[in-house]
Amino acid sequence: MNLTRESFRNDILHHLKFTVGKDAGHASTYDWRLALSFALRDRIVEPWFASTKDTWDHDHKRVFYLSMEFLIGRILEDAAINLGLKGIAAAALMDLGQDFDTLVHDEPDAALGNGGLGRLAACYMESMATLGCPGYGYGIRYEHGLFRQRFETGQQVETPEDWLNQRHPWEFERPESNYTVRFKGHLEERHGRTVWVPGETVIATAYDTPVIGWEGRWANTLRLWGAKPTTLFDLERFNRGDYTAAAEPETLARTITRVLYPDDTTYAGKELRLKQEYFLTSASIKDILRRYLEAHDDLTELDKHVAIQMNDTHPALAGPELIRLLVDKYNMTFERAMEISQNVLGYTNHTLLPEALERWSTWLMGTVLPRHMQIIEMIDAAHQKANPARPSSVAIVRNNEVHMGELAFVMSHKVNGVSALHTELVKSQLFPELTKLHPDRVVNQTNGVTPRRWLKLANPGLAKLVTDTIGGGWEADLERLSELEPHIADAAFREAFMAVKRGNKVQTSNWMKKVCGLNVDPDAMFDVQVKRIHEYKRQLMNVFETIAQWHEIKKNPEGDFVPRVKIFGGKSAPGYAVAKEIVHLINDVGRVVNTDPDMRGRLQVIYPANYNVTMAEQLIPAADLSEQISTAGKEASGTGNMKLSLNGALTIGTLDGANVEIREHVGPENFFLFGLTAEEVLTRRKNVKHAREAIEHSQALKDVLQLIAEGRFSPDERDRYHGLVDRTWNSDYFMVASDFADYQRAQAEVDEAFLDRDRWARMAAINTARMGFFSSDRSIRGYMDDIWGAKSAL
Ligand code: 26V
Repeated sequence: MNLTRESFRNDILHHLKFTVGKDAGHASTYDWRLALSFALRDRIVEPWFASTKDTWDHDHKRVFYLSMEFLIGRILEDAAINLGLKGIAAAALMDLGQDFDTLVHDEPDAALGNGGLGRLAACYMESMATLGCPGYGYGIRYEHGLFRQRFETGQQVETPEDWLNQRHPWEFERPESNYTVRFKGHLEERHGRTVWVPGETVIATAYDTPVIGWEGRWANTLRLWGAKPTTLFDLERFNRGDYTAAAEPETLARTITRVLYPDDTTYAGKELRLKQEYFLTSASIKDILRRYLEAHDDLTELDKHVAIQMNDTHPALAGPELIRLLVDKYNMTFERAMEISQNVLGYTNHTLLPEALERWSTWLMGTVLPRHMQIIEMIDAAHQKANPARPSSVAIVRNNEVHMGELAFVMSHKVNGVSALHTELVKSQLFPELTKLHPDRVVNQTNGVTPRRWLKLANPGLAKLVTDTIGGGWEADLERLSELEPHIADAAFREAFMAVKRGNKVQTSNWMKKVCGLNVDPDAMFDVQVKRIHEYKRQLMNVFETIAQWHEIKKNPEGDFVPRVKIFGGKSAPGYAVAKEIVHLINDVGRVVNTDPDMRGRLQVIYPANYNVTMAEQLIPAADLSEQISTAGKEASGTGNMKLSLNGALTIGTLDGANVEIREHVGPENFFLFGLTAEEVLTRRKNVKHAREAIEHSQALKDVLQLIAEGRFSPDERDRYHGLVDRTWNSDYFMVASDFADYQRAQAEVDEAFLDRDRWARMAAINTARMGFFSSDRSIRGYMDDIWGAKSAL
C-alpha cells in the first residue's frame, strides 16, 4: 500500500479541504474526524473493488445475510485497525496537532440493532470479510437507531437517536440501485395467472458500506435500504394549497425506514413492522436475483451460486417472495420454485421465548401482502401433502395466524440454533414435530465474537501483552491464545496480566467519575452485568444480592468484606413495564448504597445510562466478574459472556446458552456455576409454591424482600415495589427465589477467590487463553461448511 506518515497526513489535509470544505485553521474535531474517515475509506476502496472483481471473475458462491438489525457501533477505529493503519493515522494526526483518540470518540454509534442478534450480525460481517467469504449484508438504513436512554429520578426516559443528523462518511449512496416495493391492493386473475395490483408503492434505494476484513485482504458490502417515494410530490394538490396531502407519498415512504423497533421481547403484530420486514426482504431478494442474472441465465441453478441466511424470522418473507418472483416473473412452476428456494435459504433461530415468536394475523398479511398470503397457503398445503403425517398443530397457518417460525423452518434446507444447548431445545421444545419430519434439518452453530473489535480494539493493553508473549497472528487465529497457557505458570506473566487489568480499571474509574460523578476504587472487584434488561436475564437477582450484601454490612459495619463495585448497563424496551421497574430499583438501591458512609470502600452501584457498543468496549476490558445468570433454558446463547471471558473476567453463571460451552472450555474450576438446570426449572415450576418455599428457606432473601417492601430504597414512595415483592413471593416465573441461595453460595466463592490475588490471576488468564473457540471466525467457517456451501476466496 506504500503509505507513510507524510503521505497519509497529506491525504487527511486533502479531504479536509476538498471533501469537508474546511481549512486546518478553522476545522473542528468533527471536521478532522470526517477528513480522517475519508482518508481511511480511500484505503478500503481498492481491496473492495478487488474483492468484487475476484468474486465476479471466479464466480464464487455468494452469501447474503438478511437481518433487520446490524448493531455496528463505531466504524473508524475498527477500519484503521483492520487496515493496519492505526499507528500511521495517529502519527499523521499528531503532526497536524490532532489526537487520534479524540477523533475516534467523536463518532456516534451506528446503533441499528437492539442487542445480541444485531451485534452478532455485525461480528459476522467482519468475520466474513476476514475469511474472504464473498458476502453481502442486507438491512435497513434506519433514520433513528435504538433510542437513547436517560435516567430521571432513577427511571428510564427514552429520547430519539439521530446518528444521521451528521454526515455519515462510511457509506456510498447508490441511487441507481433501486427497486419498487409494493404493498396492499388486490389480486386479479388474467389469462390463468394471478396478478397483484398494488395499492401502495415505495422505492428502496441502496446505501453501501464497505466492510474490511483483518489486514485488508478482503472487503464485503453492507447494503442498507433507504425508502423514497415513488411519486415525489402531488403538484396538483400542492397548487390547490393542500400541502400536507401533497407530501403524503413522501411521508409514507419515510415512515418505513424512520425507526428501529426497540422491543426485542414481545412481538406486537404492528402493520408498520410487517411493512419494514417486507421492504427489506423484497428489495434484497430482487437485488440478489439481479446480481445472479448478470452472470447466469438458468434460475434452476440458483442454489449452486447463492446462499441466503435469514437472521431470525424477521426476513422470513424471503421464502414467499422468492417463490413469487420465480413463478410470477420468471414463469417457473410453483413446485420447482419452492424446491429451489428451500435449497437456497437458511434460518437462524435466536430465541425460544414464546412471546417473541412472530405471528401475523392472516387478515393483516392478506391486506398488506395479498399475493404472499396466497403463496404461504400454497407452501403450507404443499408441505402437508408431502408430509401426510404432519399434525395440524404445526401448520404454518393456524388459528388465523401465519407462524413465521414454521414458515422459516419449512422454507429452509438448514435451521440452526446458536449454542449447543439452545439447538437441542430448538429440536425438543420449539420444533419437535417438524424435527421428526426433517431430522437432519436442525444444526448447531455456536455464536462467536470478533477478536479484532473485542480484544484488539477494546483492550489494546491485553492485545499487546498477548502479542509480546506469543507473537502476532492470533487476531485471525484465535485458537493460538492457547499458547498463553504455559506462560501462566510464570509469575511475571501473571503480574503483567493483572497490571493490564488494573490499568483498564483505573481508566474506567476515571470514565465513571466523568459520566456518573462517583469516585470508584480501581482495586475493588468490578462485578459487571451488561445486557438488555429482561426478566429472564435476572438483573433482579443481582440487585437482590446487592441488597443482601448491603444488609450484611449494615449488620456488621466493622466486618471484613471484599470490596465490590456492582456495575449494570442496559436498556429496557420502552413498553416493558416490569423491566422498567427493575431499572428503577437498580437506581434506587444505587442511591441508598452510594450515599451510605458504612458502604465506603465496600460496596458501590454504578449504572451509567445508555449502554451501547461503545460503552461495552469501555466496560468489558475492566471487568473482573461477568454475571451470566439467566434462568436456564432461556438465554439462547449470549455473546457478552464470550467478550467478558475473552478479556479475562471470570464468569458466575447458570448452565444456560453458551455458558455451558464456555465452562467446558475454560474448565469447571475456572467458572462459578450455580443454579437449576433447564430441566430442573421445568420440574420445579410444576410446584406452584416454588418461590414461597425458597424464600422461607433463605433468611437473607426474606430480609431483602422485607427491606424493599418497607420502602427502604424508595422512602419517597414506600409502596413503590409492593407489586414486585408480591410477584416474587407468589409467581416468580423466572425462578429468582429458587436460585437465590445457590447464587449467594457461588458469590461467596467468588469473594474467596478474589482475596487470593494470585489464584485469581491464574483463573483470569486461563479464561483468556481458552477462549479461542469463541471467535466468530470459527462460527462463520461452520456456516460456510455446514449451511452455505461457500468457500473462502483467499
Ligand atoms: C425479537 C423481536 C421480537 C419481535 C419484535 C421485534 C424483535 C426484534 C428483535 C428480537 C430479537 C430477539 C432475539 C435476540 O436478540 N436473541 C439473542 O440473540 C443472540 C445472538 O444469537 C443471543 O446471543 C442471545 O442469547 C439471544 O437472546
